[in-house]
Amino acid sequence: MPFNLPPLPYSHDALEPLMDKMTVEIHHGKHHAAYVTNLNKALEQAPELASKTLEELLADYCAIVPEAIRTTVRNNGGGHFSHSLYWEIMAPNAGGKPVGKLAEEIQKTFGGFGAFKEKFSAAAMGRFGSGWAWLQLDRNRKLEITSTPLHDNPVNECKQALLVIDVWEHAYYLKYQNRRNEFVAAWWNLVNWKEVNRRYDAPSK
Ligand code: MN3
Repeated sequence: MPFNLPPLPYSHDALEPLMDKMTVEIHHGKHHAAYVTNLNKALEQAPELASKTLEELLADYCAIVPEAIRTTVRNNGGGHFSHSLYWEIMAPNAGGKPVGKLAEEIQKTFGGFGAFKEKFSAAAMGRFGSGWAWLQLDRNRKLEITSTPLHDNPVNECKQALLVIDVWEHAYYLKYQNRRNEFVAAWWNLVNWKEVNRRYDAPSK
């Protein structure tokens, strides 16, 4: 089994009341776990890929992943990647704002933190059906906001993911039902800017 479900960096109820314990338990322990299991199962059919990292599989899936398992790897590998980041960029008692170079770059690119939040929230709200909204770095380290369907992600385009929100209904339905806007508004208070800052300042691969 090449890939493992990463342990949650906090307890299941740590994000209460904004994100409820049962949502986190099912989301991490069932949904995310299933992506890891299904990814590993698909890769059993392609032992030549055993040494590849998740990022390598996702960035290059058209070229290196056999057609018979390509969609499965794209969906489940993407699910594993995106959820792993999602858990890391949230924390209890978080929220606030980015600092340092990332804060400066957000100011320069989007015209301020408020404008950035508005644009990112609009991307999250505008994603029809299941998907994600992202803050990412392009290949010239320029900040971009985007959204993707299903489990597609910036790595598919060789870009670096910094911040992500899951807007699949399983991410919020138990607590917020159809009110994605309330979930997105609450989620800003869970963003672990320390970790997002760390990712921005880390040397690009
Ligand atoms: Mn999810």
